[in-house]
Amino acid sequence: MRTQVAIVGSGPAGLLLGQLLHEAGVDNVIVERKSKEYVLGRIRAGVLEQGLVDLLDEAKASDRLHREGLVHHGVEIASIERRLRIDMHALTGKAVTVYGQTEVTRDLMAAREASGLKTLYDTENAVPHDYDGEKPYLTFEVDGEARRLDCDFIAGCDGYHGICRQSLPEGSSRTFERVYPFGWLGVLADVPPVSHELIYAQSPRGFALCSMRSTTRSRYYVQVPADEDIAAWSDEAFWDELRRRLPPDVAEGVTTGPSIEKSIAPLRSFVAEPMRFGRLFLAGDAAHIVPPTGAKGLNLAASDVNYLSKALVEHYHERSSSGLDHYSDRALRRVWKAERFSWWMTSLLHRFDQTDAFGERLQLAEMAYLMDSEAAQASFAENYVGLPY
Ligand code: RFL
Ligand code: PHB
Repeated sequence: MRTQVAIVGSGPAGLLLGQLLHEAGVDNVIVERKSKEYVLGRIRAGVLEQGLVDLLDEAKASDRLHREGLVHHGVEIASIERRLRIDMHALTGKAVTVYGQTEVTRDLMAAREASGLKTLYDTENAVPHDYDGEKPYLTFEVDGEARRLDCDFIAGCDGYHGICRQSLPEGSSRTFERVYPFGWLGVLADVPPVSHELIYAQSPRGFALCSMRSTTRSRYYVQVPADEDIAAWSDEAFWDELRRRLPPDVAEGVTTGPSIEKSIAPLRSFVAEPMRFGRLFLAGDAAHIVPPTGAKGLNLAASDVNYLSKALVEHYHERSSSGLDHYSDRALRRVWKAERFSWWMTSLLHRFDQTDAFGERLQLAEMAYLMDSEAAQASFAENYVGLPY
């Protein structure tokens, strides 16, 4: 089998890259480890920057998003005593769209199927080969049968646990990491959201977030210890803890109901540099992870794909390698800014048990500064809606 670009992974990064390349006439094949149903069963991010919405328009996969997505002009930051609405639209002229990553994935898969592009699900033991030369290829197995996919380029869109980054020769990559001593326990429930906008809440008991997927489906999170056992959390225990962490007037308005999904996500900051090795390019979680606090994971995958798709198209249409040569530097510049914002927002809002009294006061001062300063709110808004590509 042969294609121009072999894409490893059918998460949002791989699927978006595949559609953008297809729209520009570049052939591609996706090789995915899991089944289609498994990929569509993952509940993850929910906030899309305008940049990602624009890319989905370009990929011709945005009709349902424009019908069903909720455009948010503001976001709330709360402590137990105070609530602050940050008017992102007034401060930046931009908004974000609330639409689940699962739905983005579903729409991209449908567009891919309509385009007749090949996706191989349920593959095993994918390995990228010879990407330091002119003729890279991918080997993998389907139903125990060995397959080979020859290509011009390999895109490693295979997430944090993927094979592409792991296959790099020792010493060719430098990694930067911070692991937080807590995770997020998330619940999805078919109840109306407590507010029409997201509420990020800091409290002495830890962080909580009120988010949503639609006007009838809510997504809530509470900070829990990193080694927490999910079996310890009944629905009732979750709703009780959530309400304790919200300002009383918000807590009163929370509608509870049975959870339809409950999971714990660990929090981590991680960057691997560079993002290019010869004819192998990493994009999305394969190259970097942010804690979900800034809602940047999915959006960073999209900005990588923006640079990478344009660079590949430039290679095929104009015979220029300039975009490919600059890909890693360009992507990493934006990645590090999102790493900074995600780390900062995580530090602002979570409870850190190891922090000394000085650290606690600094955290309170940071919150007071945000609440009192329009300049601080403008900086927050600029980052939250997404820095320019
Ligand atoms: P994905 O979505 O992880 O997709 C990678 C795909 O590659 C496949 N794969 C392989 N395929 C073939 N061979 C192999 N050897 C392979 N190894 C892996 C995987 O099966 C998968 O289908 O990465 P991508 O496309 O870069 O997209 C990134 C986003 O998914 C991610 O940044 C965000 O979802 C992060 N994230 C969140 N971000 C937010 O902004 N808000 C959130 O609330 C939020 N919650 C989350 C999250 C990530 C989580 N992970 C990774 C465990 C919750 C969780 C649980
Ligand atoms: C979500 O709705 O899942 C969500 C929203 C905002 C975040 C993280 C997750 O910062």
